Amino acid sequence: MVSMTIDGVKIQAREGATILETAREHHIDIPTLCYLKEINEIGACRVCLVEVEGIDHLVAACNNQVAEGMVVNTDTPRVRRARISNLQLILSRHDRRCPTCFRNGTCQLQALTDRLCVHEIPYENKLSGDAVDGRFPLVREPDKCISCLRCVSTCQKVQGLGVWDLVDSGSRAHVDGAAELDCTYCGQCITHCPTGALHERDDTQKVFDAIYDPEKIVIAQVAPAVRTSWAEGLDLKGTTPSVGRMVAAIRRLGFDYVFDTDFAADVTIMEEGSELLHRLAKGEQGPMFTSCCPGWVRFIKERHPNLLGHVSSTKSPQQIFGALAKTYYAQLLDVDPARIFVVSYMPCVAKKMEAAYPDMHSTEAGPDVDAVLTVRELSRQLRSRFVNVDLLDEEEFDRPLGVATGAGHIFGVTGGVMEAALRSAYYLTTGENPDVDAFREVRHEGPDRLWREKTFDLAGHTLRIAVTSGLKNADALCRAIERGEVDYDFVEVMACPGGCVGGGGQPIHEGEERAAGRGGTLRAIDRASQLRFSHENPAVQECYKTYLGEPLSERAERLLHSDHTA
Ligand code: HC1
Ligand code: SF4
Repeated sequence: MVSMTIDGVKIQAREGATILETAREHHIDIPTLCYLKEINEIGACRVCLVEVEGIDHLVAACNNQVAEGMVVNTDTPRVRRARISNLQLILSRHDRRCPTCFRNGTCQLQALTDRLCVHEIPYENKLSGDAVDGRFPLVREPDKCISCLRCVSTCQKVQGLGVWDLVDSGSRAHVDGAAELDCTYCGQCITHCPTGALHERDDTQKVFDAIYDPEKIVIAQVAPAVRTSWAEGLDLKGTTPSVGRMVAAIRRLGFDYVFDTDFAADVTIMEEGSELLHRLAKGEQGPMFTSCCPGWVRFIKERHPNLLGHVSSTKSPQQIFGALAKTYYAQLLDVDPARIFVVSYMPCVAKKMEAAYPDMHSTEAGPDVDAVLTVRELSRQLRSRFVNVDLLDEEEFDRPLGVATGAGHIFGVTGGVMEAALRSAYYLTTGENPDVDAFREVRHEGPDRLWREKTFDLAGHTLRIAVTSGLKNADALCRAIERGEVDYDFVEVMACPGGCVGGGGQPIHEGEERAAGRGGTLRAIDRASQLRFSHENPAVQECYKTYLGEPLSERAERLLHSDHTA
């Protein structure tokens, strides 16, 4: 510990801590725009400047460490003038169109401008005029970028990619990238951007148009992790943001049916579990990777194409749902699939890309999933339709595609797909259910490991599994597999840290990582579920009995599988 003084108060600070960390630990707030703990500690924005006695110039609090006897002042006229001046310079290169910005209300630049009482900008507004590139699911607005480099660092340090970079120098320096080449559309750079410079393509109006079209039968599917976060962007007055209230709220948007992606997750388990057992029976070498995360599938295609053949051919639950909605459910309704419009609510940006792949069409009626909206877009839709969630009673998902088990629910948290698959693989092998918590060890991270590995006994067969999330970790795991250092039978990878609960389409909370808490919610929903094994889902059983036949049947292969090369 070191003894020091901040704002006249003598404190004991952790050795090696920065001035910013120390101040915050002692409830003294210092503003930041570029700072991201352990990811981006570069002092670029210069709004965290403080005075340190004995040093002539102001110092950035985020990347200077405390020292014995240090005397820091965080709120002096000189500090305030410098922070305001630096903020005004940033604003002079910013488009300042807050009312129409996607981050209106959650933008850190907007919030700090308000907090520092900045109402005038004495500098000329110099914009680059660079066009907004809206061709991809991920959109960048150059004139909203404040060059904080959070996107650069997040993509490099969390995802191990280098899509964004600082180009040019001096006053011409700006962030740029090649989204169409290397980007997995995981969206982590969006959730770590302090402004509206990065956001997903907005598809809300496309969905409203379908809802208002009397010819369309508009169906919503809701991903596992959405139920943990759907109300975070709403201003609920003490109302519990339960799953039932989420269903009611989405129904108020005008959907004809509100179904559950988790139903399709249970189908995924039937297909993927059967695929795993076939591979094991055939003695195929090397692991089978999960395939439900499109960011991960795009990553392996681009970075480790030699391993692509190891990715499970089972489509993701989103796409399995879409395929069954346009075939099985169209048949149940006895309608032309062209009339059905499927909308996915996902905690994910890459799902927009996945739905657009050319092999994700099961009928002549176009894509199986017509529109994919993030949780942030769901929030905007609910606010824009003035849905008063506080007044809603709980409602149930529609049937049959709204029936799901606990195994389907945990898909949204790292380790969940693996655990759900093992629960059913055990049954498919032995004809008996295992203890529902028999595979709980896949949930727990080991210390300092980039991935976790476990070995389970599956009716006499030793099954070696690995689980990881975050693409930097996934890259390390792929390399270890390629070098022959490790050998697994089944590997789960999710692109976003923590799994979909930490997805790039989730609500943004500055400085807070909510993935663990949301994951806990999904685990609790699993524990409270009456059915916890995918193979016991009665709606899934009925779908196989009356339509698909067996897992991996000819029809199942045609509708529910892909070689991921499209
Ligand atoms: Fe996911 Fe999945 S869990 S990929 O994170 O397998 O997005 O939630 O919907 O498809 O079920 C996302 C979540 C989601 C799929 C499922
Ligand atoms: Fe990198 Fe993901 Fe952002 Fe693409 S979406 S630039 S992969 S962080």
